[in-house]
Formats: sequence, C-alpha cells, structure tokens
Amino acid sequence: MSASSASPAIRLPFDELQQLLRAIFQHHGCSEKVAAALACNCASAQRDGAHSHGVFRMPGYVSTLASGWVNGQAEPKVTDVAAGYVRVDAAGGFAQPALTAARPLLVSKARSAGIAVLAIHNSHHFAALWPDVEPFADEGLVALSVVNSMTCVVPHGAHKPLFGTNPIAFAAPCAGHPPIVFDMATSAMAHGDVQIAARAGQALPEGMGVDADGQPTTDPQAILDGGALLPFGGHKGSALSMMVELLAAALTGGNFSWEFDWADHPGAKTPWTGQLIIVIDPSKAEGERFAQRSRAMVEQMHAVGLTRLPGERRYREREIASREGVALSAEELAGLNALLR
Ligand code: NDP
Ligand code: PYC
Repeated sequence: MSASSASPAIRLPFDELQQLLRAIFQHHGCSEKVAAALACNCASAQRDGAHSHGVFRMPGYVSTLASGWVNGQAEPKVTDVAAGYVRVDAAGGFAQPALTAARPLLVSKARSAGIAVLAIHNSHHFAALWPDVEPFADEGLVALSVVNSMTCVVPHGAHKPLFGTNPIAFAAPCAGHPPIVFDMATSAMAHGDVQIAARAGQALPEGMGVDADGQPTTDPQAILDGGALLPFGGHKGSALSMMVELLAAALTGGNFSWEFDWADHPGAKTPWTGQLIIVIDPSKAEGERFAQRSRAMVEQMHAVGLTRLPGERRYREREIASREGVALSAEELAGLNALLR
C-alpha cells in the first residue's frame, strides 16, 4: 500500500526536511553521524512516497531512543574478515550508520574480488531497505540485502507467529535508465502499512492476517491487537522469510526476530536483529554488457505490455519532489515540529 500524495497541504524542499529530521534525531540523543544517516533514509522514503517508512516512523524512533532500547551514539566496529567478507558490529545502534562505516571497505572488496558480503549484527533497522541497496547500483554494482524484524508473521502451515516481516531488496544498474530496484516485505503486508490502515480505519484485503484467535481477519487493529500477518504467497513467501532469518540473523550473529525481548523498554519499536548485504561487481564477468542486458530485459518487459517496473513509482514521486518539494500533510509537519520540543 502506498499512501497518496494527492493535494498535499505542504511541500518542503528535500534538504529542509532532511535538516529537520536530523535536528529531531540529535535532539533525542543521536550523534551527528547517526542523525545524518537516519535523517537521509527517512527523508528519502518520504520524498519517494514510501510512506510506511517516511515521517510516519519518527514518533517510533523518538520513543525508542527515549526508552534506552537503542544506542543513538553507537560507534560501529568494522572487521575485515576475508577477501570478500566484512563484518560490522553496530554496537546496539542503527544499521544505517553501520553500513555507512563499512561501505568503503565493502565496495573496494566487491571491486577487487568481484563479490563481497557485509554482515551487520547487533543492529536496529526500522526503515525501508531500498535506500541501502540503490546507491550501489548507481555506482554500477548489483546489490541484494535482507533484514529481519520482529515476530509478527505466522510461518505457512504453523499456528503462531514467529518470523518478522523480513524484507528483501535488490538493485541493479540499467543502461540509460535509473537502477532497477525492488524492495518487498515477505509478509503479505508491511507492518507499517497495517498501522497506517488501522489509523485510517480502513479494512485490509483478505488474506493479509489473522486475529488473536488465529482466525482470518480484514481488521488491521485485530492484527495489531495480538493477531499476526501471513507470509505473501503461502509456502513460497514463507520459505523466503525463513531464508531472511537465516541470512540476516544466523549468518551475521544478529538476533532472530523472536530472540529479543523489549518488554522492559516501554516505547521501544525498533527490531534488534541483523542485516546482510551482498554486493557484486558485474564488470568482472560482463564488462559494460550487464547494464545493457538489463536495459534489453526492460525493453522486452515493456514490449509484452508492462507499464510499471518496481521502483518506477518511487522515481516518479522523486522527480515531482525535486520540482515541487516533498509532500507532507499539515499534521505531519506539526507532529515533526512537536518532536523538537
Ligand atoms: P510494496 O508491496 O508496496 O512494494 C514491493 C515492491 O513491489 C516495490 O519494489 C514496489 O515498487 C513494487 N510494486 C508494488 N506494486 C507494483 C506494481 N503494481 N507493479 C510493479 N511493481 C510494483 O512493499 P512492501 O509493503 O512489501 O514493503 C514496504 C516497505 O517496508 C519496504 O521498503 C520494506 O523494506 C519495508 N519494510 C521494512 C522492514 C524492516 O524491518 N526494516 C520490515 C518490512 C518492510 P515501488 O517502490 O516503485 O512502488
Ligand atoms: O513495516 O514491517 C514493517 C517494519 C518492521 C520494522 C520496520 N518496519
């Protein structure tokens, strides 16, 4: 579900929104570096109309910081593990500054070995995943990332929730075209979109989740009040969600989605888990041809009638925002300003 940006009350220049968000993060105890990474991520999501992870998330960040659940001053520790392997301990802080700290080493390894892995653990991720992969494709690299979240998804064939909403994001360069990017929860819906629907009093389509008794429901509040989401696509989405748990948590040393307990931190919202990023340099095998092959594939998809590639809606929103500013409702802007008090 993407929230509409029709007739927005206010349009803010992207830089102004980023500065406002950075000030909020710093006001609530984040270091400059952490505030910059999170503000860039959250403002970019709002700019691209990725509303489930735009400014809607700011109160959750703030309540989490206030609860002491996350370290807003964390200094990530980067370890050069092997020719194609970088590990980073996010030190109980956010995953995005850990990625920022490890990125130069990761890219130089991907360019020399042809492929490199970044394993982030002891990290919190509360955001859209595409901002973590798209910049690699801007540099001609292919990137795949997975992150696990918090128990709220019933594995296919099971009776109780276990997995997180566990998104997978992918980015690849495409000649004469912005990168091809997709970013999708492996649950039938993102948890953020369930919250947005509940707030708006909107029923969900069938097949998204179950209530506290395990019965199918279209009521988002019933999912939030002790119910759970289902994986998308039955056993297939469930298998992908299981894979995300293995790659993002078991492989990195992070927590599985069910392994952390935030009960002693009222207000905590950010899953304390792990994240994996795999970066491939396609020039090692295909030289410049990979991006041209991408382009050829896109042309074939259009030739068979496709009108919307994943990522294209965001790019369209981004283009509008670059001309007109980032869309915010008056309530959203007032809510952000209130977080500075
Ligand atoms: P959507 O279902 O809205 O979109 C998934 C992907 O499909 C996007 O790449 C989207 O492109 C594309 N898409 C959507 N509709 C179409 C269409 N009709 N034709 C072609 N492509 C289409 O995303 P989700 O609700 O699954 O996830 C939303 C966000 O929530 C993601 O950014 C995800 O990373 C985030 N999330 C984060 C978690 C975390 O732990 N940090 C956990 C779960 C989710 P486009 O973007 O252009 O619309
Ligand atoms: O929307 O599912 C979600 C989510 C979980 C953690 C951050 N976003």
